[in-house]
Amino acid sequence: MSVLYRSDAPRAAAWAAYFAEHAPDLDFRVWPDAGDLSEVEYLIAWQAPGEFLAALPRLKVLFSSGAGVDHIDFSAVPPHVPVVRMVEPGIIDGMVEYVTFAVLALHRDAFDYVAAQSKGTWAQSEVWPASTRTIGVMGLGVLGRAVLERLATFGFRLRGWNRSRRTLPGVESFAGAEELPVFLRGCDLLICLLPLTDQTQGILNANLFGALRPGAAVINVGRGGHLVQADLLAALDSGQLSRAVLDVTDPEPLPSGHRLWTHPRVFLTPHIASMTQPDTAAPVLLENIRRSQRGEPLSDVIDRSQGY
Ligand code: OXD
Repeated sequence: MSVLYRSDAPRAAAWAAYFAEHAPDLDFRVWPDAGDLSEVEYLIAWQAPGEFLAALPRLKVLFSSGAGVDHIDFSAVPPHVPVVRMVEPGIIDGMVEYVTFAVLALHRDAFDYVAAQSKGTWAQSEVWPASTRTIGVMGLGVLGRAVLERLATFGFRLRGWNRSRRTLPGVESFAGAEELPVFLRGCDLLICLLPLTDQTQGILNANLFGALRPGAAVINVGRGGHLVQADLLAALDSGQLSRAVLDVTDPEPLPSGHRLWTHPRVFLTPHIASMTQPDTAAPVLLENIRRSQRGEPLSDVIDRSQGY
């Protein structure tokens, strides 16, 4: 039984060490030291180009090494091979931390105070209780739900929007395109945690920004493709939006000289909100391999027709 890891090189050794200790029966290989590709049955990958997949005739499962699967060309994956997304405690905790950091920084005007400090300005802004802020989360998958659960502990007013209805305690729930405008109306802070699909591409656009409360802020931890950059810049310049926190851009990295690098009301990070952590991810993935070996249903298989 061969497992091939073809993803982030710095973390490969930790994956290999886990499998060596906990699954010595599995022949764990790390790309590019892949041996005979025709023996590979389980592939852990970020990019899986078609010509590479075509060289794996015995492939049983394709595991995405990240939470998203939008980088995978489903048409190149044989129909009988399930694609599994990464759902593991480390990736969830990382996202909860990053979003909580961004929400609290926006809520407590931290970015304004950093700018004020650099000018030597001592100027107090009103301190608003969390209960006066309405936060909307777009995408109520495992990450969106974990984020809402943590934000609830601060007392924010919470709402969530999803393609299909999801009911969560303490969260006002909205579903589908028809409820999107009502969801947006009154949001002070919007968090995008949607998967990137044909339906969600460019969803963070002028119409959406215009529906938020004037002066609202946006956090994008989904994908760069969710955002229409020109619309964001226009909304920031007009004051419709007060700030944006972006962990993802299109393209990545953002070209030098791009306005988002230097916009005074954009806080940019290089796609680090959350990362798969081998220590917590490897046990989850191994359990899925064991299920496959036992002929049991796998967890976190994506629905190719939905794209996530
Ligand atoms: C992921 C990511 O999908 O890092 O895990 O964006």
